[in-house]
Amino acid sequence: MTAPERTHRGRARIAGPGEGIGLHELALATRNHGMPLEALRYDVTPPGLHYVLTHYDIPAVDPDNWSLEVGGAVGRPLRLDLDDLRRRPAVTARVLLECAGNGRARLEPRPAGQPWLLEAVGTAEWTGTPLAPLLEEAGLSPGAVDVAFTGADHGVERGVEQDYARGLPLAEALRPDVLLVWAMNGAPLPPQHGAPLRLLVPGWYGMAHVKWLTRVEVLDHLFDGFQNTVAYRMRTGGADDGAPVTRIAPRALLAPPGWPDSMTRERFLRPGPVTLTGRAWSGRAPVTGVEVSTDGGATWTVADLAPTDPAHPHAWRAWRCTWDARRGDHELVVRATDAEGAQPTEQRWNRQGMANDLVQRVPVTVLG
Ligand SMILES: Nc1nc2c(c(=O)[nH]1)N[C@H]1C(S)=C(S)[C@@H](COP(=O)(O)O)O[C@H]1N2
Ligand SMILES: [Mo]
Repeated sequence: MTAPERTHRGRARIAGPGEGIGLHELALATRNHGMPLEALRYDVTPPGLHYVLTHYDIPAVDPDNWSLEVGGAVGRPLRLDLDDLRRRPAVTARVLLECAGNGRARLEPRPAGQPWLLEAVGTAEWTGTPLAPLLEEAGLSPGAVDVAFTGADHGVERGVEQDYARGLPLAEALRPDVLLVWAMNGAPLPPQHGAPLRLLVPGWYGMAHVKWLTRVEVLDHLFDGFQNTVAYRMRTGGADDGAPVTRIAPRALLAPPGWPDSMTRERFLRPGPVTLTGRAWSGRAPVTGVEVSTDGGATWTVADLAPTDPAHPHAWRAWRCTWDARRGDHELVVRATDAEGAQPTEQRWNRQGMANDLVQRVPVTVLG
């Protein structure tokens, strides 16, 4: 690490004025790939197109020698291998995942880190078994408040050596739709998505869905690990603790229309009626509407939004609207609204670049 990239515990580095993406961020961007936005066309993101984010390395886990420990503040600690888990009731859920850092690279000033634009998202069909009955079988102590989930991956982050671990409030961990999953889109979990087993917490940003899970520990105190107390906080000043990052804020994305310039990714279209399509989601409450602007946000049109599918309450929803594209340069903007509000048209900055829900803007040129 070069000296300017060194940070104190708890302080993310902010890029200087005019500072471009450096080699460290490029290295992160090539490891952690996004979902190309044209893949918004699929209800279920095809294998390989789902985004990937891994703080450290993809760990070597031998599924035959792997087991899951359930312990801590419980009466009967458990140890289960994959066959034990697969013998339990299995469910398949279509669930959207989005990284809390999605949109980070668009913040000004830019918090250094995985430089996502808007592509850290995907929707998969995850198969596994509900966590709550396992916790009940282990016998929760009356004082239990949090559950800590630890992965097999290990690294150092801002000077702190650690296994990747996240705490989740017990009430969330007991939700019936929180799963321990071993399959993605009908196939065993791929290594990069957490094989052999990961946690799935529908509605929460990606960091909660711990991959390469090895240990579930019930706690009679609040989890105080790095990923909850230092990372994944909405800090604005230098010293404030910031609110924890939890559920996914509403977002609508546009599948970029027309065709791109291969280098700049600028979009081109022919004049005439164009169907604009995309997806919208929120982990807080159902999306109530999607609006589209073709004039940079001066005027808005309500898009047709597919109803919530009761079978897939945590999947993204398709929207569409038609636009009579006239020759010239235009800026397309989309925004989603849920019961708690709409996406902002001005950024809401925080120093770790978390949950940037700023609207997407897509400049397009309609050719004559
Ligand atoms: N063990 C472990 N689990 C993890 C992570 C990690 O680095 N280690 N990254 C988290 C983050 S920040 C995200 S956004 C999601 C990404 O899941 P995906 O790679 O399957 O899309 O995994 C989460 N689970
Ligand atoms: Mo993430």
